[in-house]
Amino acid sequence: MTTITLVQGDITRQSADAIVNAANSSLLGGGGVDGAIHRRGGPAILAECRALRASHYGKGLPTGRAVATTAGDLDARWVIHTVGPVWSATEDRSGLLASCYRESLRVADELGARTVAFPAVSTGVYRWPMHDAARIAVETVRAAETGVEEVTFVLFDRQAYDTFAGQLGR
Ligand code: AR6
Repeated sequence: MTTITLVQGDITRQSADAIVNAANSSLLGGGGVDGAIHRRGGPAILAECRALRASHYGKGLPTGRAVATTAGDLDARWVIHTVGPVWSATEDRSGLLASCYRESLRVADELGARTVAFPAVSTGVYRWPMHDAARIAVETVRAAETGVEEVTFVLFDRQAYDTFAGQLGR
């Protein structure tokens, strides 16, 4: 069983074996969580992202996939970069959002990570409604077959925290 913990705050201040980044397929950084992780984690993360681009992901990391790098100066061993789907009102992309959580946990298992911190993937720049994103995140982590012992959702603001808490019945 994986324990699910909620924290309100900045994911770059979290300590965990692996911190998940809400990246984009370029793997070359951006705003939101991605910008914060690269700023606080330092240049070693970007250097590994560039190398991954060159070696494996010339066309970019596909949506719903995940890949790990060093965590640089963060209080973690790895950053797991995943690419969330952009919200669409006309197309159901929830399978891709679920895939972000499943693939991140699969990568965490490969690494031997026991504790993993997730942001609310796709709920910022990618505009996914928080309530629906929280449902998908919680359902997918609960259903995952993983050796990860603790998943912490790190929610930036009170409203996001309360939405996740509601999903967990807390
Ligand atoms: N710690 C925890 N949560 C945060 C932090 C933080 N430091 N900063 C923002 N959030 P977003 P996306 C919340 O936009 O929607 C980037 O440019 C934020 O309030 O970071 O998946 C990438 O490069 C929101 O609830 O990720 C991509 O181009 C959630 O984290 C694109 O944004 C996710 O917001 C990805 O968009």
